[in-house]
Amino acid sequence: MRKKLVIGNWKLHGSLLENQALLNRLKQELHDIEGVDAAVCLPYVYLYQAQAALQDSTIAWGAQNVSQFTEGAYTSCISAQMVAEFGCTYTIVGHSERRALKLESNQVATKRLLNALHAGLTPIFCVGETLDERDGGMAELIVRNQMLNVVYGLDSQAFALAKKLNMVIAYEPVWAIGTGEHASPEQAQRMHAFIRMMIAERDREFSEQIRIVYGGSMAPQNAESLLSMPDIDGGLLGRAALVAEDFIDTCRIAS
Ligand code: 3PY
Repeated sequence: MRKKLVIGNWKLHGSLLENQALLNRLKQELHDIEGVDAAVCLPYVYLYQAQAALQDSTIAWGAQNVSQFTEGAYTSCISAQMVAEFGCTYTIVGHSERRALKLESNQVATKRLLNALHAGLTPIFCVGETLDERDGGMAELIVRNQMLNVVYGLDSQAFALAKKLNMVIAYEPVWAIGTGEHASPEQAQRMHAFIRMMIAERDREFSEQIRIVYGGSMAPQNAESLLSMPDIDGGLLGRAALVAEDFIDTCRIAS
């Protein structure tokens, strides 16, 4: 039985003042909700604040990305090792907003994934197709290509780390991100089952353990039907993560 996981992706939002109020509220309201793991992924500059606010709470925190480099003359990059120093459990990798800006090919995303694993972070590896790709009947092919490096490209040491750290996959159809539209529970379930089947091609045991969460306009209004699907193990929330009630209600539904 996989425990559900609800992660907030704050994206480019927040201020010291607003964050403090939101984090305090989440901490207060989520401490007695059992049966779900909750986490927030904030902008780098607020990781210190998250660590101070959440270290004695049931909520984990993480970054929204890590560099493909580990050290060197790479102005503005932040390494996985640096992020880990702030007590992060998670980091998102390969979010479609990064892929869309052409900053993240499958190869670069894989390097970031490897750096996260070697720094002891649990990667939340994002995959998903655009509307054109779905309409063209290519959704599974695109997701398969995004997953190939994860399933076959990791050497046995990295794959063992992915298992140990319980790597997470987030299926986020690009057409459902920040649009208010969401995949139907059946559409999402089909893709989640497909992703799990791919992982089983390499390791059946891990395919049963790995959490595959859904992202793309998940909110309390649609969480129940999405989370009732057998292969949907939680959510990666965008807009709903910034509203305390919505994030808390989604965690309640997931628990
Ligand atoms: C969204 O739901 O908007 C997301 O992109 C979550 O990562």
